Amino acid sequence: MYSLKLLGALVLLISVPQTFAVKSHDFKTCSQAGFCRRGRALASRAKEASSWASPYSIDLSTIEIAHDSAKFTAQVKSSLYPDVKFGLDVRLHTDGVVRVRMDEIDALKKHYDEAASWALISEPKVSKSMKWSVGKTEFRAKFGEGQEFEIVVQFNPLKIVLLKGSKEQIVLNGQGLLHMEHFRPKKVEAEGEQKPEGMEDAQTVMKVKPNAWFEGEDEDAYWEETFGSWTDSKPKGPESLSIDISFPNHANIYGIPQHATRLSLPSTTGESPHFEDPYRLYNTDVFEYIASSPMSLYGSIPILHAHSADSTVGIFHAVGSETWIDVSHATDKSTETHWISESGILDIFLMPGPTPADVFAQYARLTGTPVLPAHWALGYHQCRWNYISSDDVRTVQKRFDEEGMPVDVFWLDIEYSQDHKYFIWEPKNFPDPVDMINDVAATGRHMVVIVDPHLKRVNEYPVYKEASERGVLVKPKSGEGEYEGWCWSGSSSWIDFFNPGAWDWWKSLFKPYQLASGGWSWTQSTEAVHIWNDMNEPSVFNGPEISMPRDNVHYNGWEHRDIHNINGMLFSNATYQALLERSDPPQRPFVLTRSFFAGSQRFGAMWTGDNLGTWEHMEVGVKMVLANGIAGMSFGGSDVGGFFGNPEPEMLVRWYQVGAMAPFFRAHAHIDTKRREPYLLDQPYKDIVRDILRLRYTMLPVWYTAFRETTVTGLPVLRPHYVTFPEDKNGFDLDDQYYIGSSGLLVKPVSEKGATEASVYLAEDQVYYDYFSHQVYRGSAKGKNVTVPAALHQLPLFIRGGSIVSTRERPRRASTLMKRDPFTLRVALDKKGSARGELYIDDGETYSHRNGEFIWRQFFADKRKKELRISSKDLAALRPSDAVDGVALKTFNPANEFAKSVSGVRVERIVVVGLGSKPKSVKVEGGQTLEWEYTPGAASNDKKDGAAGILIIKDPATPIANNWEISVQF
Ligand code: MIG
Repeated sequence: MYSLKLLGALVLLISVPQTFAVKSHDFKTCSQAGFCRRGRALASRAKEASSWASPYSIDLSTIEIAHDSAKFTAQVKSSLYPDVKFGLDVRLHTDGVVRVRMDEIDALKKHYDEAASWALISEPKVSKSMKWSVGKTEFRAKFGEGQEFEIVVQFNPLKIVLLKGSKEQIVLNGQGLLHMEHFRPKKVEAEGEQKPEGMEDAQTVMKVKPNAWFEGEDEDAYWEETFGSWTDSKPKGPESLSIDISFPNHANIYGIPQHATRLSLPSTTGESPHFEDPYRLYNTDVFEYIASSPMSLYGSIPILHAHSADSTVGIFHAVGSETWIDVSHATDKSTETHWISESGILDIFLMPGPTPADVFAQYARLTGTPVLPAHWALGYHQCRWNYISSDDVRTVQKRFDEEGMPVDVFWLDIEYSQDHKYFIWEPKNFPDPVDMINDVAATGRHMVVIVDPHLKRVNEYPVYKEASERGVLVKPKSGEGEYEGWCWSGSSSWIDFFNPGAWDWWKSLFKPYQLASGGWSWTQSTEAVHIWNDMNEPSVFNGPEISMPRDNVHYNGWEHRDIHNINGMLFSNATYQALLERSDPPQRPFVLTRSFFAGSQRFGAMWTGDNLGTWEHMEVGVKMVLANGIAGMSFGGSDVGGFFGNPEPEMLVRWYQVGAMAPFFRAHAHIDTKRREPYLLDQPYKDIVRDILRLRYTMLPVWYTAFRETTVTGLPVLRPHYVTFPEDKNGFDLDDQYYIGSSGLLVKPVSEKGATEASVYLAEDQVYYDYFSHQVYRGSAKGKNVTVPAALHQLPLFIRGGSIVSTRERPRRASTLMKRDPFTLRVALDKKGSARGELYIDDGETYSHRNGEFIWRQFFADKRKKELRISSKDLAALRPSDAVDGVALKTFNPANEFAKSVSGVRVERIVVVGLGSKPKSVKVEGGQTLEWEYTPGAASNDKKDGAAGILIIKDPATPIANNWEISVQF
């Protein structure tokens, strides 16, 4: 099916070696990247020096304060280069975020300054209420509702501090590592020029190179550098950026994905053990990546949270070039970081918190909240490299149906395409693509088809031809013609999405009908097809670090180095817009991207790339999904089963459990692996996996409600412990268990071979119930580990007392067939006997929810001595100022069309968990008496463990869209 030619050239890249091993030598270490070497050397000189002061200071004569707003600008000079000037701009946004920007003034060339324009949703509003007070040595200004925050800009040396009360939260340049390399002409070295005699003597060095104490003795890799067989011509010379950012009162930091490591980031310098290299942000296609490493991966989001029991703060640096971040937990109270970027300007957002939820909201106001996905996208996705023909797809679909295994989406990887000309169906194996898609869509399912960014350079490929004619391809370093590299499609070129001319054209390609313009469009597709964007780092097989040369030229003359980390986001953004515009009225697109940047959450989902079928990778995948959520990218998951290798059945089962409890749930496998669709498993594995798939489908209301919440608040779908319990120090390092949204569901995925039990940490003095057995586990105010059963068929999943969880317990072939199905409510009483929960539903596929077409319910339960009342209220009416997808609910009408369309949908069962005594009667307010069944057991406020007392209210038939109340009498 894939041609010999391809196999010949690329067999090394796709075959699985005996043992898994990253090809580390394909990727740079810090010491192999000139600017990182320079940045680290600067830091070590600073550390060794007995006294060290940043050469950067504010030129007092240049300070300007906008009289009506909380913004000031000043020139910054460096004592090293009296003629070079920088413009500093410090401003307060209306929500308390402080933005610090610095760029070179009247520079010989321009530093790339557009990263923020791609990451931010709009230009943030500057506060008008803050007043700067000018002192002799510094500027200060208080802000915040209770004036609890303060920003201080010290003049000489330049230092910027954010305080809360008297406590330092964030310090910029406190260690004097700020350095913005200015543009300079390349010195033409006189022939035979040599190091002056005796240059090893420090005093001589200082005479000849007075700035060497700061910049180092040599012009290390200023003008050219090589890596392997590649030479980077660096036409602009040195332009890197270094800055230290410290958190004197925060011991834990989280974020700066994507790395395969702990959620609470380990050190990269100083105390041991630590990683040798800084965390690297440089989007790369790392083959067989290591499960514990600061190496960069496919996506980069330069945001982190610094956390303590007192407060949480955040940093977002809008920089799109390669960035390395050293982390030192110098004391057990503080954290120091050092950011080294190859190019760009300083553009740092200080997010003052003070709670994790505040930081999420602050970051969401900058870069946007995740988009509300189509409901079906939360179902199960079946992928493999490759389903080899349209009949193969049909057979796989049939097998799922025969086995009663729900699935929503069938995927096609690159081999559907003819010679890897994406969009173009390989005619022998896919002779009838539209029929195939329709066959899948007939059961309410969807397809996702891969479209990669490399275009085969042949004129009979209309996509390449049109891109070439429009001149929208990335250019080589000469700035002329088309950059040519090697990828799946052989000799290829890449679309430059920084070129506005590429966008409308790209959007037109996805129209499933003939264009009036006569241009090419994907007539051989339908609206049931959604898109997978892979290889958008971009991955280039014969390029440096499997990517593009940094001196390639993009629109407006920017070099690839300037925009490298943003590149992948533009591709998935353009694809998202294309799908949005393909139908009228628009349907919610699903776009999966491998590469991402700050803001990518607005366009769809990501996955953690080519993981290995090992237990370590299963485990670290959970942490990676959590870390991506910290950076706004909630809709994520890792390949179920592991991309490489043939997982043993036990591993595959555990991986299904991990996947079913992740926001994005997709099984995928490498082309060399054996088929491993879940119906191929032997017993008992097959039954276990079927149950897991069905569990996912019953829980879709939970997932969808959690997604709605993140579209409003930016709070991640998967919540690590420090987010849920910010004051509980025991939880700050915890990253192997988490909550699903605000549902109160606590998950502890098992990723250990042979496990029969697991240890779960309960952070509070509250009762927790096993989701399946209703076994009671009581936490403690000091935090407590409990041991729970975790045999292969057992997924440790708990309901926190005080939660009401809505499910639909009739899993069908696809989620779209469940729209009219009734609900079950699990009322998990807390130790005081009350509980609450939310449910959000809408049509799941259009944008009518933005016009108020949805229902959003709050369930409430409260037990008094003689009565337990369970009610449903209209939460949208209660919280009209809230919003969905960023759109306020002013127009909300409880009797909207969607609500009417589900008026027949009822609650079919209410399970009250933690009820210690048998009721006398159960009835609906103003209505009939209901049937029920009681199983005696522990009450929510008992001191003892054991099985919880359970009341099952049978078929209350209360409409899901209406207000109602049920009274349980004792
Ligand atoms: O160079 O499209 O991460 O999911 O199956 C490998 C083939 C290219 C990498 C993706 C993987 C996908 C594969 N792709």
